Order: sequence, then structure tokens, then C-alpha cells
Amino acid sequence: MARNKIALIGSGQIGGTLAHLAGLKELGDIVLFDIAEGMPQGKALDLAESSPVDGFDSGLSGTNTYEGIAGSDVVIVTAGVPRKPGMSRDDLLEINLKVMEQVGAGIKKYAPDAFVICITNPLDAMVWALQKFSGLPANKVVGMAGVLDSARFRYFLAEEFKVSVEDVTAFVLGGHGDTMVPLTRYSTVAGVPLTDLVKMGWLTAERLEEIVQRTRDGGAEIVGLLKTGSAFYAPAASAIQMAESYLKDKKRVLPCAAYLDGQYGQKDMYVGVPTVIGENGIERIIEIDLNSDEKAMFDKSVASVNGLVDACKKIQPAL
Ligand code: TXD
Repeated sequence: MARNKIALIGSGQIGGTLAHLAGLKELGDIVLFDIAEGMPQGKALDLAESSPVDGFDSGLSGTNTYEGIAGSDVVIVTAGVPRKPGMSRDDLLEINLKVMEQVGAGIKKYAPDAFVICITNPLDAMVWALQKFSGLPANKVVGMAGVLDSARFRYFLAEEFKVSVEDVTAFVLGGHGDTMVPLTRYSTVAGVPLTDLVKMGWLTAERLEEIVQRTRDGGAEIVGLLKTGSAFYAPAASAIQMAESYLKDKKRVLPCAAYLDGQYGQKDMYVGVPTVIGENGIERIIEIDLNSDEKAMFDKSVASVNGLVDACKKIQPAL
């Protein structure tokens, strides 16, 4: 049986980490693509040279042409420019929209059957544009943000409670930005909702709000420390979890930026919602009941994503 083929469009910080993780997990053969000459080839060779040590068999190659991604089963897109300190995700919009146009055309021509995971920021608008530019079915084009945002929330909670990260589940809805909606009553420690943990005296409501806010600012916290780019280890790990669920038909329930066609009262937009990822891509969008506070936060987040999508339409009227 032939191995799966995984194409990484953009071989920078996240792209390189994705290649490493995909290799270590033997998810398939890996092609790194970038416009920078030699860089994807160099990373591919370096990673290939680590494979005898770590004991994994994955073909690793680098390319600067879209032919190289032909027939890919999964395409993960990080191409574009990351944030510098002081920049918002939205500042990236104009530059990265042009990049999505090129990437979408490449995927349309060479990998029309792939499951496409977009990571490039501003995420919800870029994945929306990438789906349009590529013309792939909406269930096969998805954005990665919720897994990362939930992972940050889980980590902060596990630290706070001094329990294993494995026993903390978290639920984050909405756009990947300052308006994301961490849902405390659906986030748990071993099944006990955070709202109950407040009643049990594990933490105060104020402390919980601080952790929620740190989660919202999680990306900026890393940008502020790194100074030369944005987070890459946790974003890569998150996208690999999504790719793995597709390739192995695991049907994981994961929060992703998915195409809404009436769900949550929204049409023709991408925003973070709970989904099921299996062999058919996004197989289901789970619609949960939101109370009035949560609904208000979700609507605010949707409005902010819609603002970015409108900005895309202004720059590129064909969309
Ligand atoms: O949760 C999330 N979705 C995110 C998103 C979390 C963290 C970072 N997030 C975003 O991912 C970030 O704001 C960026 O938009 C992307 C990629 O971040 P990364 O840290 O990997 O950026 P790098 O290291 O700059 O890599 C980007 C690469 C770089 O090598 C460029 O040469 C290449 O993209 N690039 C291109 N490749 C192909 N085609 C085109 N047109 C192109 N332009 C730049």
C-alpha cells in the first residue's frame, strides 16, 4: 500500500515543525514547499538525516514548484508572513490574501482531492479565502485555531490546579483572535465543569477570568517573548492532530474553523466550532446550546470575522 503524501505549503517555523512531527509519527511521505530557494530542500534533508536516529521511514523532499505537491492526501498551509511585536493578526490580511490566491491555485491544479488545513493568519478570513481560491469542497478545507487555543487553555488550567494536562478538557469557540470564546461550563477537569470547580473553591471566578484572558492573549504572549516571530511548536502539534484524525479516520471531536452553512445561524463563513474530522474531512459540525452571555460573545466574534472577510472582498472583488 502506498504511503500517504503530506504537503506543507510554507516551510518556515511551523512548516518545519510540522514536517518533523509528521515524520516522527510516520504519517506518510512529506513534501516541503516554499518560495525561498533551497530552504525547503535543506530542511527536508536535515530532517531525513534525523530519521535513522529516531527510526522513522518517511520520504522527505523539498520543492519550489507546485508540481511537487501533486496527488497529496493532506496539504497544510502556513505560507505567508507571521506577526511581529505590535502587529495584530489583521495587519497580515492584505499580504497573506495574495499568498492564499497563489496557494489556492496550486492546490486546485495539483491536489484537488486533498484535505486542506490552513494555519495562516488572520485565520478565519484566510481559510475562507483559500476555500474560494482553491474551489475545493468546503468539508475538505478547514482552519486550525481551536485546537491550539484549547490547548493553551488546558495548559494554563492544568498548571493552576496542579493536575495532569491529560485530565483537563477545554472548549473554545469563535474566531481565532481577541474575541475567541473560551466556554468555561463546557471545559472540565476529569468531567467536572470549571463552573463547578469555582463552586467547590478550586479557584475564584476572578482567577478563572484571568486564565480565560491569558488564553485569549496566548498568541501575543509568545510573540512578545520571541520578538522575531510567532508560536510554532503548539500550532504545529495542533494541526498534526487534525491531519492524523483525517488520515486514520479517527473521527476526533476537535474545535476547528469550519465552513458554516446555516449552523449557528451563519452562512458562507468560517469560524471556530466543534467538528468531527474523519475520512470525509469535516464530517459533522456540532451545534451546542449557548446561553445568552456565550451567544453575545460568539456573535461579537462572528462580527469581527465578518469584518475581515469584508476587507478581503474589498481587496479582491472576485471573491
Ligand atoms: O493558530 C493559528 N492559526 C496560528 C497561525 C498560530 C501561530 C501562527 N499562525 C500563522 O501561521 C502566522 O501568523 C503565519 O501567518 C503562519 C506561519 O507562521 P510561521 O511562524 O511558520 O511563519 P514563517 O516562519 O515566516 O513561515 C512562513 C513561510 C516562510 O518560509 C515564507 O518563505 C513562506 O511562508 N512564504 C510562502 N510560501 C509559499 N508561497 C508563498 N507565496 C509564500 N510567501 C511566504
